[in-house]
Amino acid sequence: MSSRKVIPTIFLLLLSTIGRAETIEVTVHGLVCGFCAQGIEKRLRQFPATADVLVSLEQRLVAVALKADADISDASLTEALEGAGYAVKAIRRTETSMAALREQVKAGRE
Ligand SMILES: [Cu+2]
Repeated sequence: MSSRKVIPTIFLLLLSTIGRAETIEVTVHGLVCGFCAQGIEKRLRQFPATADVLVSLEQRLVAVALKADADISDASLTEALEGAGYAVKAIRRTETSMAALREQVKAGRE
């Protein structure tokens, strides 16, 4: 590819990612108790890009809110979770706030 094409492409990629705080929602199997939840939360908080972590055993959901302009790759997340003995079934990147997710988790329990 010529540099004339590469530069605008990179520019567009940058534009599409700058200034957005994302939430990564991961469906994880193998979570059984509060210790699992605590261990996962501790592990994921070690990523510098992590702003917040939510773990729901009932919904097999692990959500990570990212700091602005920061990211954790799917590969790194998968490695952290599978390295701890859990199976990653799906990873979704959304703009759902952690507050909204906490509400959803609460509603799912009722
Ligand atoms: Cu456990």
